[in-house]
Amino acid sequence: MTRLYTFTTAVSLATALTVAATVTTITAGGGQAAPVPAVSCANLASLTLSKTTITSAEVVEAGTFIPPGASGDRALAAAARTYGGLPAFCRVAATLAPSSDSDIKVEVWLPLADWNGKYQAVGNGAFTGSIRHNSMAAALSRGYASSSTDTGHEGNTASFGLGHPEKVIDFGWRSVHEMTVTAKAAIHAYYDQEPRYSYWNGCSAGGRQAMKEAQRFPEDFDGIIAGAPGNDWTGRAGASLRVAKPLETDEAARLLADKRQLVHTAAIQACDAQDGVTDGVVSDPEACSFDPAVLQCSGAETDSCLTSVQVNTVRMLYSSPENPRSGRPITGLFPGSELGWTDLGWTQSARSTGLEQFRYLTFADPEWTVAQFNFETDIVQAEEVDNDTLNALDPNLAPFFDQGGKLISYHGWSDPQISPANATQYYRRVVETVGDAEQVHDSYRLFMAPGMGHCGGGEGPSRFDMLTALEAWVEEGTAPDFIVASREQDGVVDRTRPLCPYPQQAVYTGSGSTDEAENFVCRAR
Ligand SMILES: [Ca+2]
Repeated sequence: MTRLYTFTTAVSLATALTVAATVTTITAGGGQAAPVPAVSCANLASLTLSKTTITSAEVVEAGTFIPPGASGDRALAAAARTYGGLPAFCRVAATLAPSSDSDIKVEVWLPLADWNGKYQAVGNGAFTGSIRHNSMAAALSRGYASSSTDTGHEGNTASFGLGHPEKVIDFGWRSVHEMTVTAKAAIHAYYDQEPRYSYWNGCSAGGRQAMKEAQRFPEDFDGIIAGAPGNDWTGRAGASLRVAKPLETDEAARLLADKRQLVHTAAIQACDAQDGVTDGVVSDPEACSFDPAVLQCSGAETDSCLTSVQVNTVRMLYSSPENPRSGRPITGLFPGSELGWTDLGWTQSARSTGLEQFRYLTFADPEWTVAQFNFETDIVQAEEVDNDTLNALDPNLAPFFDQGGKLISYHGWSDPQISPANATQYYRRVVETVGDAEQVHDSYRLFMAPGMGHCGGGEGPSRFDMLTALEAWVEEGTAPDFIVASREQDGVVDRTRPLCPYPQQAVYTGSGSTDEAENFVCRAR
């Protein structure tokens, strides 16, 4: 098994990487024989659980899974690529109704053979009401029993919440918890044993769900991966609309693609070298004091300058105004994220989920438009109406830490969809609340990825394996002192770099290639 994460000092990084390259990973069941099913898959159809209806339980033979609705040559070819390599599994479908208005769809996938003895729940995205079969497939292919839920509604809009407060609760946190209870029961019924370890793995909305679980149900999971957590759900909604509102009416204030590239180039130029390595990536954007005013036109507007209203748009995108009631900053985007912006500011998804949040959930007014948005009052109302249902802002993770839970979070510094400063803000709030930075570090590590976009992509290294790191932490007590990220161009890895636990950063040792992780150490700034 891997020993990549057993090193406690940064100077051991080079050794660790060398060792990691020469060993093989993954031993199912800790070297013991894999547990085998105790009953037939079809038997699970008669499983009796409170407020739960098992709708089907059937074996899916190896490589034959086709997701519901996939038809036509192209879709079937895509399904074959995603699911063709899967082993045989028992597919259990259930409908959960913890309230009279609930209609939560869940699937649990249980490997017929070579089960690794563990459970991995996978998260959703945006307002998505659909089961994430592709994420379940990734878990299954690593030997896990897995589960996913449609979060209690169908479709990627918040209209489900209009007049349905119980469905809002289901989406906010209940569906995920109830799914976990059901999945563990199905695992127990099938193999006649509990999962040895239970994990959560999600990004974006799935990161929000991750935080909700850690905060609200600290005993559900031994280890949690929270990627780009949208845990300030209402704050993000407000931040995107604050920028979109003036841009919807004032075309002259918009930054079209060429101007976004112009700002991006200037921002990188201003701050790239500050981190010690001129590599086209800003590693510490919080320390980047790039002022877009340097691009302001001295005369008539041209392709290579910004008008004063465009400068103001850039400033709005970079800014983090406070919620006037709580004083907590509603965080913005960073220099480096510009290529992910749109004509109306934040990403299309950030803007549409923001609009839907206020329209259907805050104001319950399907006619509500962005033009009506007032940041000062509406950001407060959104948070109060939500009342900690979708928002996952509770900084008290002590109960999760106390029962031994481990939390790995990650976020791209160039994320244009969910503010990366929200991840660092939450981390600092947890440290303040728990009151002991070392204790938090022993249970919760946040890995900020320079140049990475939303849940991946971007100009910096953005491919990594958080699950292996979390397994080592939970199962062997080996905390991740760094996680190696790589970047691929045209199918070839052209750069590796350690991601460091915040507030540490990867610092170049001064010798060797800056495209190789072994020439960096993690160090507090
Ligand atoms: Ca740099």
